[in-house]
Amino acid sequence: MTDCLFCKIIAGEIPSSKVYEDDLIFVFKDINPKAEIHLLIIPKEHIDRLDNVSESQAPVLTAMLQKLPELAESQGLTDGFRTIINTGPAGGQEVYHLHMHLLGGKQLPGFH
Ligand code: DGP
Repeated sequence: MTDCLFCKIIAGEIPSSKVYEDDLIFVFKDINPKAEIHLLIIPKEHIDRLDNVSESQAPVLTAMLQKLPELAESQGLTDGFRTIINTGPAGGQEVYHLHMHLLGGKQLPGFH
């Protein structure tokens, strides 16, 4: 998708602080961190939102989740972390390329 901010980040057309990439996913630091550590984990394939992931695209969700422990450890998050996927306008999604927030560092406030 040519007009997608995160596709441009993956392509290196817009600079980012990359933390990790493989065939399926790309991980970089959020430009506006909401916690001491705030990473974004995104599929390399353009998928606009969580509720539009097709069955054939579903393996990338597993790849995103499976990488979390290693990413958390690499960031020094030894005592847990928070993951968030905002979906659609009512869910507060601002960038329409599926992304998982990985947040941690200092104790996060409760989310109940
Ligand atoms: P969401 O509200 O879930 O769609 O979160 C979008 C996130 O993307 C938000 O936390 C800020 C981040 N973001 C937006 N533009 C850029 C950018 O150009 N670079 C980086 N690294 N992050 C961005």
